[in-house]
Amino acid sequence: MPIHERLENVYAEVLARNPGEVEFHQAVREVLESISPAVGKHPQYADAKIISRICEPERQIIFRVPWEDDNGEIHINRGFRMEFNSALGPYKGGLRFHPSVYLGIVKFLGFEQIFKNALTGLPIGGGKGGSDFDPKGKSDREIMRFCQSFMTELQRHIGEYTDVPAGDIGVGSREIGYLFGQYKRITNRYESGVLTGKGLIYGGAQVRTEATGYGTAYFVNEMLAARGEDFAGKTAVVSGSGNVAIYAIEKTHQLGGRVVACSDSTGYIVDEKGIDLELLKDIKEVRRERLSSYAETVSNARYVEGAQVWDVPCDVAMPSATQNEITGKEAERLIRNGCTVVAEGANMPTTPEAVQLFQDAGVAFGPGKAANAGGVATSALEMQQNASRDSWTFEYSEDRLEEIMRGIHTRCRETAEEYGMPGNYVAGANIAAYTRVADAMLSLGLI
Ligand code: NDP
Ligand code: 2IT
Repeated sequence: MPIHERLENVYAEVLARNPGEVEFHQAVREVLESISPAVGKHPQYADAKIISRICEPERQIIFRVPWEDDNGEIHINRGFRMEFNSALGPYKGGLRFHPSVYLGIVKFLGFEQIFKNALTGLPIGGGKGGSDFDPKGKSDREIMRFCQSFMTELQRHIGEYTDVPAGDIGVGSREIGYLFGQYKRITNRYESGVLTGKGLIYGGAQVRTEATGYGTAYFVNEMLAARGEDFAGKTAVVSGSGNVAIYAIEKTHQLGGRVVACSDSTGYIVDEKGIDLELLKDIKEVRRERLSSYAETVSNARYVEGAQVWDVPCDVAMPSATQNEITGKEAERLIRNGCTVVAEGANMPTTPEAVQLFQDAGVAFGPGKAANAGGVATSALEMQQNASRDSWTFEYSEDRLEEIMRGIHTRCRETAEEYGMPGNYVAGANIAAYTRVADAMLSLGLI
C-alpha cells in the first residue's frame, strides 16, 4: 500500500533520524501505509503533525548495567527504556532480555505498543525496554544480580503514574520478582503498581501469566466466527514455546482446536495427537530445559532440528516467538498447505511481504497489535487491582479478558469496513488505534 503524500516526509525523517534501525523503520512504514486512507477524513491530524510527533519517542533512556557472574567475572550490558507516548496513560510495555536487543528493536516494540495499548481501550500509554543480556545458561543467582543492577538504574525513571514495565522475551515472573524486590529496597515503597506480571502472592493478578496466549486464541476464535467457523476439528501450529506460545496452545485446546507443533530457536516438535501441555509446561516452566526433551519423552512425537515449524501443515498459524519469523517463503508454504487464519501472538513476526501474500490469498490475518493485546490489557487490569488493593478471581479476570479481545476484534473489523477495506485487520487496527491516540494528543495541547 502506498504512503499518502502528506505522510511521505514523515517516513523520510524517521529514516534519517534513526539510521540503521530497520525494525523500527518497518513498524513505522506499516502504520503510515495503513493510516493513509484516514488522512483525507482527518486533515486536522496532519495539520497538527500528530504522526510526526508519535514517531519521535517522548524520552529515550540508555544505561550501563554492570554485573558479576558466579566466577567473579564482571560483565557490562546495555539497558534501555523507551518512553514513547503517554497521551493515554503512563508508559506501559514489557522488558526484553535477549542478545539481539538494540535501539532499533526497543523502538519498534515501543512504537507498536502505543497502538496496541490504545486498541485495548484502557488508560495506558506506550513504552518498552530491555537489555542485550542473554539469560540462556545463566544461574538463578546471576539472573538475580543482573535484575538488581538493571533496576538500580531503571528505578529512577519508573513509577505507577509514570512508567510501568512488565515481561517480554526472557523476562517472566522470576525476573519481575527480582526487579520488584530491588525497586522496593531502593525506594522504600511497596508500590505494587510499578510493575505488572508480578507473582500472585505479592500483588500479581490472576490470568496475567496466561493472558497473551489466551487472548490470541480468543482473537482467532473471533476471526473464525466472523467467517462462520469455529475451532472444532481445526489443527494449529504455534511457534515458540515460551509464555505466549504455551497459553495460546492451552486456550486453543480448550476451544476445541488441536495444536500439533511448536518450536524454539533451534527446532520444532510435532505431535499429531496434540501437544501434551502438562509435559510442555514442566519442561519449559519448571525444568527450564530445551524443547527437544519433549520428543525424548513422548514416543509418537518427533523433534526436527534447524528447520522452520511452518513446514507443518495447519489450518491456523499463531507465530508466537519473535519478529520477522514468517517471511514470504514461509507464507507461501502456509498458504499452499491450506492455512486460512494467521494471528500474531508475537510482535511483528510477519514480514510486510508475507502479510501481503496472506491478504492476497484471502487468509484472515490478525496483526499482533490486536491479536496479542490481551497481555498488556490484563496488565492494565493488574494495575487496576493494585490501585484498589483488590484481587479478582480467575474466572472474573478471564471473562474480562475475553470481553476485551472481543471488543478489539469488533473495533478492528468495524474500522476496516468504515474505511472501505472489509476484512483488513491491519488497516482496522492501525486506524482505530491511531485516531484514538491522535484525538487524545489534540486534546492535550502541543505535547
Ligand atoms: P519467552 O521468552 O517466554 O519465549 C520466547 C520463545 O520464542 C522461546 O521459545 C524462544 O526460543 C523463542 N525465540 C525467542 N527469540 C527467538 C529468535 N530470535 N529466534 C527463534 N526463536 C526465538 O517470550 P514470550 O513468550 O513472552 O514472547 C514471545 C513473543 O510474544 C515476543 O515477540 C514478545 O514480544 C511477544 N509478546 C509477549 C507478551 C507477553 O506478555 N509476554 C505480550 C505480547 C507480545 P529459545 O528459548 O530457543 O530462545
Ligand atoms: O508486547 C507486549 O505487549 C508485552 N510484552 C506485554 C506488556 C505489558 O505491559 O504487559
